[in-house]
Amino acid sequence: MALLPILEFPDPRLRTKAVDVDPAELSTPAFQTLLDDMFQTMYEAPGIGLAASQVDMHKRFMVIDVSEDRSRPMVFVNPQIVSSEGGQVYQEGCLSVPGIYADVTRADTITVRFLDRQGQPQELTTDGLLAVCIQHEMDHLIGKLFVDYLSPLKREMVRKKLAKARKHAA
Ligand code: QAP
Ligand code: CO
Repeated sequence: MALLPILEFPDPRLRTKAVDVDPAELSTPAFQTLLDDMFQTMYEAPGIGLAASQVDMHKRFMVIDVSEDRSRPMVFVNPQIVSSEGGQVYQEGCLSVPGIYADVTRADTITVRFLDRQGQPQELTTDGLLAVCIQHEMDHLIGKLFVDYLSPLKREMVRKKLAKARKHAA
């Protein structure tokens, strides 16, 4: 297993639109190892969700674990939201935008269809944090970040804050 480097805002590669995973690829050792590496990278951060786009892999899948004890790993391959209802505001963060948190409004309850890690089709209806996380990670797959919901001025402040933090870390 390996920790993968995570792309950070404003890296233009985070804007890449991901393409569907070929279901035949799911059963390959390379794909299963990549999933394990993504979980390890997410748990180590620590984070609750990581999209393939964030590790410079522009295919439509992501890993999520919103459980307190990190015991409920979920894999979503080729996810599609088939219905959504209501609205909720959640203070989001992102491994690609470290140290920045902001309120984002999203659907409250969603139904998502996807393939699991074994390639089996699944349908899940969920709400709360898991619903927020699925929507956040699916945004990554179309090149969208949570800071895109902020005003251009706030987004520019985020960019400067990250540049400054990186400069001090260097
Ligand atoms: C997306 O985010 C999410 O700034 C997943 O310094 C976030 O795992 C969905 C993290 C909130 C729903 C609600 C962020 C770790 C982790 C940071 C994450 C940081 C270290 C973010
Ligand atoms: Co994110």
